Amino acid sequence: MDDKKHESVQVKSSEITPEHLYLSRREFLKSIGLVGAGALLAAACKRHGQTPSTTATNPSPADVSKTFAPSQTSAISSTDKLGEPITSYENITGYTNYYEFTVNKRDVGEVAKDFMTTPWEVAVGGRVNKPRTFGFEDLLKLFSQEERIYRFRCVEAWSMVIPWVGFPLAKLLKEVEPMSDAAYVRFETLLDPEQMPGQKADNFPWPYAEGLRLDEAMHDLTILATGLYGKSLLPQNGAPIRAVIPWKYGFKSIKSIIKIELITDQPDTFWTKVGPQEYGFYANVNPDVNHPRWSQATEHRIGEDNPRKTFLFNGYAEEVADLYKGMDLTRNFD
Ligand SMILES: Nc1nc2c(c(=O)[nH]1)N[C@H]1C(S)=C(S)[C@@H](COP(=O)(O)O)O[C@H]1N2
Ligand SMILES: [Mo]
Repeated sequence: MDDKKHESVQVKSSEITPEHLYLSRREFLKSIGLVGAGALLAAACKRHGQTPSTTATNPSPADVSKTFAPSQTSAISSTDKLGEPITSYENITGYTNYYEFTVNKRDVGEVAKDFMTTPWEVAVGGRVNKPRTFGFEDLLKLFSQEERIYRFRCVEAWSMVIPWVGFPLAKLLKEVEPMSDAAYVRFETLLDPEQMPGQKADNFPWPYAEGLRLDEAMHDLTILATGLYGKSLLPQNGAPIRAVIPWKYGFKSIKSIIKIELITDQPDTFWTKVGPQEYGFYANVNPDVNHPRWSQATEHRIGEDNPRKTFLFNGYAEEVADLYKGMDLTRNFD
């Protein structure tokens, strides 16, 4: 799809697959005789000349496709809400940022391929009434897995459209009952230099940590992702569980989470420690606020030749602009 056509489409809300594209998986399977979310997506991809990889071999603690809620399986969608094609599985898994493994985006998959994600636990605590450590399998059982097709915009000005599998973070937070003085959520990635060679160097403030204001964390667009393209996440994309906040720059979407803490004050994060002048706590996508070293007005959609325009809140203004009423949006680096 060329940029002109893209610009003529009114930018609206999220790329959550439109209701009418959700089919009962059972009905759909009966009608075409296919056998699973992965196959359905594979079929959708084929129509668009893409081939989802079938070479994933990393042991995963639980196959998300087994718990993928049938009624929420997007059986036929192969584009986002704007008609923008979903990025190929090869590009989503082959071009990633995961500094714990390597800073070379195309090498992360190879360096991370033996990363052990089983067993895996996520400790949720801090200012909550019911602190609890969840095994990864518990999370799959407790919360039905949905597909969410979201645009994803890295602060480095590249982007993708990704069909995530996951569940709203709000569901998990409600389970532990935040106390009334909880105002922020802090997330932490696993610290394990034996498995993550990048952590052997002390040039970065390990472990990777991120944070959200509680209302941002409770927003329905904010998910914990456990898969993509109907399959469990591969290590390079943050297996077994990572956050996705689609209206913020990609670095907010922290990978391989082991700890979630509800706290009273705005936390430091990995990137606010690395470069406070360049990376802010809010980090909302904003084409009018340039990075000190480059423009944020356009983005390179991986797999495409022509640049696309970047949208305020990555195109999700309708859903999230209210969260920032009264805030100066040009001060993105607070
Ligand atoms: N723990 C951890 N999480 C991370 C990163 C990282 O280096 N370590 N990189 C971030 C950045 S900069 C981006 S753009 C996204 C990339 O996600 P993707 O590989 O799934 O596209 O992950 C984010 N989460
Ligand atoms: Mo990024």
